[in-house]
Amino acid sequence: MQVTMRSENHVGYVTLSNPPVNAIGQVLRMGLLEAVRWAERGRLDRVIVSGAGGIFAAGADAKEFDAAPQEPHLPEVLNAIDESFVPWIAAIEGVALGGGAEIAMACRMRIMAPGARIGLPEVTLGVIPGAGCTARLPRLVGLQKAVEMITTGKPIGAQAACSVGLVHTVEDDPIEAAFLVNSEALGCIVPTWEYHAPAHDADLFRMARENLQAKMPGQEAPVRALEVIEAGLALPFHAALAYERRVFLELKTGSQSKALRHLFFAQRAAKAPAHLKGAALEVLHAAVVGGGTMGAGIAYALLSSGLQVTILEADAAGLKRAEDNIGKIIEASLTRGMIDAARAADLRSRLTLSTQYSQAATAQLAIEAAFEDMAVKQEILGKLDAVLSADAVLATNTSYLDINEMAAPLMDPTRVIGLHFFAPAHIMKLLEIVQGAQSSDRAIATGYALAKRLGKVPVRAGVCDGFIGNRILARYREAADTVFMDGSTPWEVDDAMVEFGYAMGPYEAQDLSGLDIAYANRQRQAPTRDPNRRYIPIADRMIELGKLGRKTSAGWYRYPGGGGKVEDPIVADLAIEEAHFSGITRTDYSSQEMRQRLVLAMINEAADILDAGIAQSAGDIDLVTVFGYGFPRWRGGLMHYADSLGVETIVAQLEILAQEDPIAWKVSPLLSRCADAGQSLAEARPMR
Ligand code: 3H9
Repeated sequence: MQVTMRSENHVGYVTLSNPPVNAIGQVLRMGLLEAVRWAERGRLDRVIVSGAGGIFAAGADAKEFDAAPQEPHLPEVLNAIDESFVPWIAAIEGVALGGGAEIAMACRMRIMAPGARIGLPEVTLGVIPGAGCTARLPRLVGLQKAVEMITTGKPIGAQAACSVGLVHTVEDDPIEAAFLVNSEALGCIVPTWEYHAPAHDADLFRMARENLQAKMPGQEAPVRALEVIEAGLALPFHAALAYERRVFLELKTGSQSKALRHLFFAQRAAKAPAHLKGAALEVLHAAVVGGGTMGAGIAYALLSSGLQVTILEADAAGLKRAEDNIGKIIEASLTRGMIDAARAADLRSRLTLSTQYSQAATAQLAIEAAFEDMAVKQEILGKLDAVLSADAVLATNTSYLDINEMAAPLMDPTRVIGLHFFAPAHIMKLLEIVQGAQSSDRAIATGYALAKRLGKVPVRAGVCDGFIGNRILARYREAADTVFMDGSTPWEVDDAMVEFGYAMGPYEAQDLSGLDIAYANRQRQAPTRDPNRRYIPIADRMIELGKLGRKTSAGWYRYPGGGGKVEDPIVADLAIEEAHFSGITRTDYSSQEMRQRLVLAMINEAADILDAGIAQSAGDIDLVTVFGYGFPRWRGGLMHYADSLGVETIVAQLEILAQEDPIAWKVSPLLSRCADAGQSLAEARPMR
């Protein structure tokens, strides 16, 4: 029974009960329809509908979206509520999202608890609301607000919902308040479907379309939602619903919705494996070594999660820099209204900065975020090892280095893990948890618990150069540099990847992070690099020219006066020169060819990473590429995208490229095995 009903003194109490989030599947829909008939049979004075477990409803059950829809459909159920002679009141606690919000909108009245949220996140799952919202919401809150809520998918709080007219009142106990509503007053409220639709506003739709084009390029659902809202204004209510339903069903079976659902569930599946349950150390105090940009971001994230934080620095100058860096983040959060002055004071009160490692003695977790140098990091871990208690976890934020080598000199290398944050660390959602050969269950479990506390998406990675994300990134850049040298420009490559859906291409992104980081990395790798592998020297020439990226106002692009990017002919000439020195006849790549090369290079590398057990699953690689590296979310992540192309097709395309360069384009054995077995990457069996 997913809907329970009871009546007392002619008041019906209907409770949605499908833990944990009261997702609306077929059984719940049947129960709700039965509740409408039950209330009518009993000629009840009103029905108060609420959700069990402190949550109204999270929307349609997205697990049902792969199958054909089963009756009764939600629009019919909600029409039955809206048109019933028994008035329904929604008593909303927790969240009312998607179909949950639509249930509430079909009720005669809505009452919300102060902390509750209501919203239409359908577009984040690649669909539009499909149970009447595009017709009901504009009638309730007006066009502007309805367009904003439906196309952004962002939920709003109770007070905001009340002030725009979406809910009638905000009450501590919405069920009790619904019981107390005067029957006569309730009888005077017109059913939502009888409200007049707002007048069409051509300017509003034009601006909304331009806004979506700029902010959500490539995404179908928000634009389709806009189309449906607009068309609905000219249609009778039920015809508008039918149109909405048609578009909802069309999008539900489309590739973007599949991709976004895949990510939604992959994100939720990214949690500590069952065998680590109860193994995590409770962390109350964390130390961060190094207060540079990354260290300060990590410290801010830790402070925001309520921890006591000590930043350790080498000297007074380092302390000053760390203090400035964290101060800047706090100020920026204040300016953006993300925190208020009291919260800023609270964060500052839990922060200590020191050059004395003894200040961190009570920390249960230390994260080193120092310079990317093995000796420096080993020394830091050694010092932490000496002052922190024996069970404390020592983490390194290294992006590339071998954590087994780093942990080796310690008395207890089992306490070491990698916690690879992404810049800016207080904003980016991804956290790679790097498991060394000897990392203990407790250390790994503590990493997962920290990710949960910080609201990050944890992905476990094994040890290799660059782990999951940076190893794929290195191959992506190598492929980009090859395309550049052999017949393109950084801006053409960037444009090709922006067209694919990245917010920025590889060259603009590297200008932001700085070309010197990748250079230091290439220097480190030089002694072990395969001498037969083609090496593209252009990035090294950039270092010689002092073009390090935005920080020097010149990198792959120029940034005159520190402003916007400008194409730099000198950079384009470097490729022509280097190609000439190497005897290469440059070709003209179409943007489709550039994109294909860069994406195939990443897929091939990722397949090797999966095969070697560095990543646990294709889904984990999807999370890394989307939440750490800007792979377009609506393509579902790198491996989901690869599966949508088909592994056989990918292998065939790689084999063609391998004729050009058999080393760089050597087909991953995992891809070949999958192609032979007709398996997708999601089903792949790694060698390990
Ligand atoms: C829609 O409504 C279309 C309609 O307009 C039209 C219909 C005709 N379905 O996130 P959590 C599961 S589209 C199935 O970890 P939290 C989730 O997988 C829908 N399952 O908890 C997880 O399972 P597990 C529009 C769902 O407290 C468990 O619930 N609605 C759904 O951090 C707990 O979730 C949305 O897009 C679902 N819809 O956050 C809302 N939702 O434990 C999506 C959750 O097995 N949901 N689950 O891993 C959310 O935003 C968050 O889950 C919520 C709770 C805020 C509700």
